[in-house]
Amino acid sequence: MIKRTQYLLLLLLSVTFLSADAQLVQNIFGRKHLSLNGRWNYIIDPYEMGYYDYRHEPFDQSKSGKGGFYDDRKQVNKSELIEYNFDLSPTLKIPGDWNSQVEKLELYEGTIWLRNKFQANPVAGKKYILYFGAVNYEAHVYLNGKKLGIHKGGFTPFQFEVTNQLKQGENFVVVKVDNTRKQDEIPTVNTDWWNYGGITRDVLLAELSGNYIQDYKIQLGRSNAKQIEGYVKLSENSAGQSVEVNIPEAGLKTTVKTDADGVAKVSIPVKKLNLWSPENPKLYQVLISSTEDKVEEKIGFRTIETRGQDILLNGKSIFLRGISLHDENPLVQGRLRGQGDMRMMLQWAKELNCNYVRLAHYPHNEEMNRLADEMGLLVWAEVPVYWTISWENQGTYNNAQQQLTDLIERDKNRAAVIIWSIGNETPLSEPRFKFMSKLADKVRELDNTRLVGAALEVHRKGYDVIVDDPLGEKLDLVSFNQYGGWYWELPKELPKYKFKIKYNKPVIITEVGGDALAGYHGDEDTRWTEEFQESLYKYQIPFMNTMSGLRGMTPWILTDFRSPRRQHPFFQDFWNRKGLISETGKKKKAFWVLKDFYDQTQAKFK
Ligand code: GCB
Repeated sequence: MIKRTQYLLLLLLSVTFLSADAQLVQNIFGRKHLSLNGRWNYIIDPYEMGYYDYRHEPFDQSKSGKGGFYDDRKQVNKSELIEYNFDLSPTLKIPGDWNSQVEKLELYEGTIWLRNKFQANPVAGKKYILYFGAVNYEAHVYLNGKKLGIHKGGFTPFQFEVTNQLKQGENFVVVKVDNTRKQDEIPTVNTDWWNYGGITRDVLLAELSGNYIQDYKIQLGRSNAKQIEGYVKLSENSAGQSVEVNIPEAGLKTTVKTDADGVAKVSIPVKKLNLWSPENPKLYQVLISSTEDKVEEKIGFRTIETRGQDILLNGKSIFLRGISLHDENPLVQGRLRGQGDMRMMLQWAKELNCNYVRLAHYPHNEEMNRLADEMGLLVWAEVPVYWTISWENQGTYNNAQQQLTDLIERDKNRAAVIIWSIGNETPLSEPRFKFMSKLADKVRELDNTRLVGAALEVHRKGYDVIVDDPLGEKLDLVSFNQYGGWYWELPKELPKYKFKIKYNKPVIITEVGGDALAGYHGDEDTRWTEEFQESLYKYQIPFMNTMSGLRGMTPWILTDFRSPRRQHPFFQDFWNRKGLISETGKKKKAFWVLKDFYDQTQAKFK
């Protein structure tokens, strides 16, 4: 008989540390799947009584593993006591955050249980993957009452292989979602955006072949437009399997064999390719096939590198005419609901004459990056290593690295994505330097074909605006936020200031801006007026342009967005008003100042 301690240890290993599958399926939306989106029943559980017993022991770590809400129990006889009922509980639209769907949940931070029933018809020999596009923040996932695992991180996808748990006919999935902010998490307790909780992106059940194509990277090699470099990985570690990569329109095709890890290296010499760029967002149909599986998608090919203070796209110096944006719809409360909302945001960026967007401050939807590919917008993609993280906590670091890895793994085939950002406005210290340097090294290890950035900060001495953050050594860009004219100094005083930058690299201003309440007017010295914001842009543009290395910017921000930090009852009312577009879609005066500048810059960088 196993001893109690051994038993507990086993339980701990099998239950507490169950985490989502390490390797995501590439392009899961391009595989055969059943969407589990729709109406899910929910139970608000602020005391977590569906998770802990009255001694505060988790039910799912008890001997029977029973008793939690994940069982979705039904009364089998009339005397039975059950204090919850999913069938009689209200529903939430999934994907969708809860804050914007139920009034009393607008500011809720805590646990909510969600349940969905679905029919499955599993076929012998196939593999089944339960996939979540994103759940904010901590998810415990159960299928048919059995725990699949835990995932932390509100903006990255995760999945579980459920081949052995899936039943013929009716199945039920229960997710315990907790969006409580915690110091040691990524992000930490303090952010400037709404903490939308819930299952915020698509949920699906994919059906794959036994030895399916799990992952691939098909991109041009580092700074090399003459060679497609990458790999295809099968789900099983099966050596000697043939894999074909075919790009019919380009007349490129290769057949390669897998090694013992199931990985086939791909290297295709290129004679002529129509290269992807914002002006020419050309995507090729790429067909990948193995003996058992095939998958196809659209991929663009381009190179990105820096030389001195230039950013070279396909070998040509470019200026990044950008704007920052959050994953939030300003017109209706909540995160971007789908392709239509995303297209609206990117279309606004286009109207500003952008060729570039900063998807702040966390991974946006996979679909967003696919749209950027299609619409011709370069992308800065970021992880929520934001402000003051627990730099010395190993668990916190691991979490940050995991989120970064998942982002890169997910979007590595997107031509649009040119910069991986490892964080935003992180305060100088030795532990922070170590933490951030390790993240920068990790990016280079995972993907050496793109640039590494981070939104740094400036400090001021007299009239000098100084960038000398040691992290700058680790980055490809001098990328920083500066709020001259808003948090320091008045706009008209900016001409007195001078930038002092330690690094000879391309300069990207990752944030600049100020608030304006749309429709509120006055002179340019009156805070919150459109005129104040307009004059801020009028003074900032020439000020930033004094830097000879200026190669782009993403002012803060495309649209007004919600933030509980923004308390002024009249001007803010829980909104950050730095948008160039209001919450009703009205373009503020500053929009046109930036657009003018972008029109001129476009002509200069032709
Ligand atoms: C920043 C942050 C951004 C804030 C912005 C602001 O520096 O990076 O997340 O929303 O300032 O409006 O203060």
